[in-house]
Amino acid sequence: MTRARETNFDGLVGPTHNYAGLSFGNLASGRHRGLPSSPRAAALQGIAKMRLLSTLDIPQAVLPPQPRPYGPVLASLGFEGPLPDAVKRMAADAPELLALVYSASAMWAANAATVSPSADTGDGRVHLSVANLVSNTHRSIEASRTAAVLRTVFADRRYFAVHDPLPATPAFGDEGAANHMRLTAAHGEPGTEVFVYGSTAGSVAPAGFPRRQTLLASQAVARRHQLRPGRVRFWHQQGASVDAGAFHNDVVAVANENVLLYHAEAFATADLATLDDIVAIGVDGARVSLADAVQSYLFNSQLVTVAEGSMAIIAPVEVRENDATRREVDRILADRSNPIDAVHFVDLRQSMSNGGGPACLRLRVAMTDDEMAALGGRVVLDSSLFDELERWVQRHYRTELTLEDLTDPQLALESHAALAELYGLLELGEAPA
Ligand code: SUG
Repeated sequence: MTRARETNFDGLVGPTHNYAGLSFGNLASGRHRGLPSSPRAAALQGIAKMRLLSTLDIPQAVLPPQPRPYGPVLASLGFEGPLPDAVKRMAADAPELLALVYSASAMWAANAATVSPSADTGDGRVHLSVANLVSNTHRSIEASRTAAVLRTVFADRRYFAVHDPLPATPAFGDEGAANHMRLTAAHGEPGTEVFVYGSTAGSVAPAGFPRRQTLLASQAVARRHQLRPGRVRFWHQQGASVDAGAFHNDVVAVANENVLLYHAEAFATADLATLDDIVAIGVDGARVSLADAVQSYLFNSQLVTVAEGSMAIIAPVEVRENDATRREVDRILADRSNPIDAVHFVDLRQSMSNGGGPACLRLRVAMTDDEMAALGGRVVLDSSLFDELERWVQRHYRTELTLEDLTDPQLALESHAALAELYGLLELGEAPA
């Protein structure tokens, strides 16, 4: 049996984290539009979650925030020249574009890429497909920088293949690992990869919320990753769950090794019976309504293996505050027919207010020791890097940010100065302008 461990690569929250209500169909994003954010608290909450995983002896790594505001996008929209200047002109001529070029949305690393570990792929390498995120403009501009960072960290072609985003058209809308689950006996064993899509290309646009992931995109990713036929499933996400606010599958389902925890109304088609040896924990709508699932983000918990045959749920504190989901967690823990026997609650309120829970913030990569050793940069966390990151946040981040502040050219300079220093800390080379 090949031994592999799963590393969580978390997106570090950037210094321009704000609430602009940009994501239609993401209820939390809409509800918090215009409220002040705290970039500093957001980043520290994310780091605290990473520390918790580390103390559970689960390998933890970090991905840097992206340069924001992003000069190349400003320039392509007609605001060329040095950043503070370009920002000033944008604030005067097209203030509605500021939130797009300042968005810190790359923090939700589950949307960075889809990952297939080497045990599943035809050429025995780890494959990563960068997501195009075409459903939202502020997210689509992440793709090129995501590709660059992943190509720095997963640079060794003997072990890793990083694929460009799919064609950036609605027909190939791809949101990465948020719509992908892997079921396997153990991280190092071959698994079955489940791709969950919201629409088949060519279908008539629904009246409800956007279906961000298409079947065509999921099929293309599976092909590129050279997954074995018979070891791939494509499940249709129930439209009603998208319309209830589950804009990604990871708002209604989560898998880890042989366990699948899902809301009974998550899937329109799911051939669960064809998956051998899995522990499927379906949560009935009578116990937890879709509304409670979306409000609490129960299914956006991380499900992690802490020891052989023992798993823990890393849940947002909102799950504890909601009677239905708290009871459901107690029920799951008490049920000895599944390996989940612990829960840890984490305060990620800053990210949650934009619709991003524990699982949104991380990209999972199962790797063998040799693959781990081949990683580029200094992105795997140890206690020293944790301390350095916290100090870096304290030095550079504002405690409060409003949409009005995005017009302040000083913020652009601060944000880029912070990134330049971070690239040094993480040994990622020169920071992008
Ligand atoms: O794409 N929110 C993100 C949240 C992503 C959550 N990820 C997963 N479920 N995996 C989104 O909707 C809000 C930004 C704003 O409104 O300012 C935002 O982009």
